[in-house]
Amino acid sequence: MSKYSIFTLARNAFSQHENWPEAWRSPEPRPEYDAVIIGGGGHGLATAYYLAKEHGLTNVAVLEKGWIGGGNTGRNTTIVRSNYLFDASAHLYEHALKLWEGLSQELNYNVMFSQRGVMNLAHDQHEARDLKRRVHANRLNGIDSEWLDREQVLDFCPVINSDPDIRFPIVGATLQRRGGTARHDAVAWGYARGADARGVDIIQNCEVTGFLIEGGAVKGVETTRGTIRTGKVGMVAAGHTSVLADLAGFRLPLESHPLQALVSEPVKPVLDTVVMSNAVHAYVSQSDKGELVIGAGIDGYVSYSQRGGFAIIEETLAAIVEIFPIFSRMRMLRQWGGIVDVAPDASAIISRTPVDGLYVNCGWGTGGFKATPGSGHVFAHLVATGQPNALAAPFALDRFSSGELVAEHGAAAVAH
Ligand code: FAD
Ligand code: PYC
Repeated sequence: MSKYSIFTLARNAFSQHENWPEAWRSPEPRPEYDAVIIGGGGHGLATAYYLAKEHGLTNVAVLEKGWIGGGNTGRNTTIVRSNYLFDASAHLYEHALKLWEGLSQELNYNVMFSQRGVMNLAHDQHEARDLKRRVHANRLNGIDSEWLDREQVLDFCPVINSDPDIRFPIVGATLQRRGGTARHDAVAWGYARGADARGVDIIQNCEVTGFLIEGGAVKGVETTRGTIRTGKVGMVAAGHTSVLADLAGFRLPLESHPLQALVSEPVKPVLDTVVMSNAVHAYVSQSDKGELVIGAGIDGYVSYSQRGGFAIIEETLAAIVEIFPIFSRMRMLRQWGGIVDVAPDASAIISRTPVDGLYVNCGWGTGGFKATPGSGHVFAHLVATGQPNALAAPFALDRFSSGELVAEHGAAAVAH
């Protein structure tokens, strides 16, 4: 029987919740590990989980400067889909989507993956042509993807404005029925618990402040909790990756931008799918608590501020209210920002670096939550073996010198 049974619930309710077993340990850092992962977001924790589970590497530490899931993992709007344009991305995101479909069972932790469908709206013929091309490309890659005409969109999601004379009229939409949303914290917590159970040390409040590099190879990291020696380091720090690369003595083709989201007061169920509009860089879904979860495009300036500018969300809400007049009197409860790391081709970087033994997983920009299980899975392979697997190979750093970019600005769907 699970240690979290109904009896545990009752016992802890009567003891003022004092005796809950910890879901993962809080160990002191050891002086040496076989591998160190920098960043306790979903990607870093998933990497550690698969390192332990699939590669037998259990003497591993995840170093997190704040609390796990406190970065973009806990700040995103949780949209999961795999309808990317190019083969390399479609395969990587579809790998992730397949892992999402079994993740609650895999982790024995309910990540609340809800396949409620993701629609990408077209507001003019140009967008419609572009999105239909994506539907065809997806199908050639075996990914479920449909084109809905205007009537089908309004039938599928009746709360969308049917007026053809608005600023953003509905022309049609793509629909990926297997897409949806998941509970972001649960993803971090589920991977953390699973990694911890296999022996991984998850160390919070531990910032990496420098690297030990000898003869061009990594030998360890300096942290706010002391020096840790290791021959393998995976850098999975999202918006702060360029800061870490600087500490290691090289540059990455990344810009860090704020990306904002906000939630409304809770209301009864009214929206049972995810709606995205590439033209206005707005997206909305309804959480299980009833809140509307709304996101914007990136703030155009480079910044490490986890807030963002008011003008961006004002513009997003103006578009949302036009597309969904039914939401016009709802009050917004909370707004926040995350720092997203954007590569020139709007695709991830999963790669070796100029320093031997130091690997990087970054550049997920506005769209990495959906990749979390797949990203951790392929990055664990790279860290464990030193070689990218077939899914990760197209995302290496050398594409920026060879010119073999994976240009996903369109399918990224949110302003990059
Ligand atoms: P993070 O969760 O940010 O983890 C990185 C961790 O590294 C952080 O916890 C940070 O504290 C830690 N760190 C940094 N520097 C150091 C250091 N020196 N030492 C130790 N630790 C360090 N993606 C989607 O697919 N769908 C969406 O709907 C979506 N919506 C989004 C909405 C918003 C508002 C934002 C901000 C992002 C959104 N994204 C979305 C993108 C997605 O959130 C990210 O791509 C993804 O979560 C990145 O995960 P991660 O684990 O790499 O990063
Ligand atoms: O990549 O699907 C996405 C996304 C939605 C919101 C932010 N990013």
